[in-house]
Amino acid sequence: MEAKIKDCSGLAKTPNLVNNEKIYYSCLVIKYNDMGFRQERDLALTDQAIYNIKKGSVQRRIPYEKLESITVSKMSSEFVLHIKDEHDYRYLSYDHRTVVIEMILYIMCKVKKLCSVFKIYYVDMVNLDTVMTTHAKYKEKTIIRPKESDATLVDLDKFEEEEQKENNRKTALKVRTTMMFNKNKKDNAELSLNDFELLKVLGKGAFGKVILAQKLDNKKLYAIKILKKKDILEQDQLEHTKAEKAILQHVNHPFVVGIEYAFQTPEKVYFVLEFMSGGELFQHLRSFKRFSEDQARFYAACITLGIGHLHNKNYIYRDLKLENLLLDDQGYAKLTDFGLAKSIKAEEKATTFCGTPEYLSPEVILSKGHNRPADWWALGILIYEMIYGVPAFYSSNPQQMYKKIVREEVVFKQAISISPEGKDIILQLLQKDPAKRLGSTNDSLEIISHPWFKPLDMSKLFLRQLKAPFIPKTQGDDWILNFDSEFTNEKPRDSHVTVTEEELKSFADQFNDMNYNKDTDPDAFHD
Ligand code: ISQ
Repeated sequence: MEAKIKDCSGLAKTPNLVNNEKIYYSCLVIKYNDMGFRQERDLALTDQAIYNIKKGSVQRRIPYEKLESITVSKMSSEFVLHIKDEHDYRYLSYDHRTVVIEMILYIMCKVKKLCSVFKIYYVDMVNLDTVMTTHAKYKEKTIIRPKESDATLVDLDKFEEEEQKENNRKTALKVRTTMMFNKNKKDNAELSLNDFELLKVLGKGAFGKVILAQKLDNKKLYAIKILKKKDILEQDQLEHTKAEKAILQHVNHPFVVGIEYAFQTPEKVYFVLEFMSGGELFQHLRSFKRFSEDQARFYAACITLGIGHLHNKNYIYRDLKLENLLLDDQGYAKLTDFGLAKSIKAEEKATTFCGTPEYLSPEVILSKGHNRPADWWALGILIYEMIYGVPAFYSSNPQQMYKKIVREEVVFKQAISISPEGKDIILQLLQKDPAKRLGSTNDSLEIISHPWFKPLDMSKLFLRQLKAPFIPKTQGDDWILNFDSEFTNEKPRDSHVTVTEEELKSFADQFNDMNYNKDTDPDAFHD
């Protein structure tokens, strides 16, 4: 292994090192403190010791004799330096981790001849705080190391081999990825999953999952929806997936979850979406049990404006339900999941029976042909559910539920108070005849003009100048509580799919028209 001596120019300020030690490598890294907060620090590797440097001042010097082992995460860019009888150092570095570890190994083995007593643990963990000894823990004299049964021990040559394998895998992934969409047309970036660090699983559906990921260059967080082509085709969702991508890229609205990038590999489709750290409105309603009318009004207004925008663009949404409404860090609600949306003119009628049973309108159930008013029916069900905590028509048997939706009048339980305007907007949205339903003549304008919305300034809402009725906890790692732990406890992986050559060819035939084509894009940036 060749170790190139780098000069000190990477350091913010020249620190005072002991005895003119020779600096082999220095770089800026993120260090976690005892509380788990991230701090920018310089890390310098000399021929004698590892230095942690804060703004030019040496915070700690660790002679190599004290370095016992390193734990390396296979799933994130974290690594921990384990120090004999002292507290450990937990670092994060996307750009420098490999070089730092290679350089430490080089010095330990070739310079200091300490290789025989040194270990590297490779672990399947994103977050390494559970395998380290911190200051606080050290006071209790518990030295924590990964259990050897949970870790892969790697020697010097194997480390190089592992890194090489990882680099080959990344190169292969990049070559096999093609861009489908980039919101920033001026930046012709060719992205792949390599450009993101996968952090947590946010949710899972029938043919894919949504993973929280951080873009390595700008550190922005995104929710990446990963769909397997095999599952899309097996479940006859090809046209829906194409429609979803088309809608996402044509729609830009404060109350619709936006898309930044889309790309595909021969096996999968990736949508890089805005991250909504407030989580599903569904989860919040479950913990509140019911929303006040003010709170329900705020979310209903966001949704009405979002759906109105889709309708103006000639799309119907067809899957309005609590689970598809997400909150951002300021407590505003946005629509997501356009898998059932359809491009349709106002005078046409759609006939596919689709949606979620509790939210289906009478005309969808009776297959009479449906259009924009079916979304407004679902809005009526949603407002009722937010105020009463249960859907307006319910039975555990879907056939019974459909009967109620088509025949019965909505019941307002006496025990829960509601304003006359609240009752009226629900009754007008839950009008069985779509031609008489609120919104059937003038779409969203008719709905936002209803007296129930009077207390809200819609222009201010649109400009996001109102304080939301509830601000979800999203600081630090608190956002995680807004998502189902069934998913967030899972390891975030871009799983391997086994497909035959024949299948790959058929995927290419069916998915290649989703790729970005500069020649046919009227908005393309030509240099
Ligand atoms: C954005 N943020 C959080 C969760 C999500 C789930 C699905 C789609 C987009 C998302």
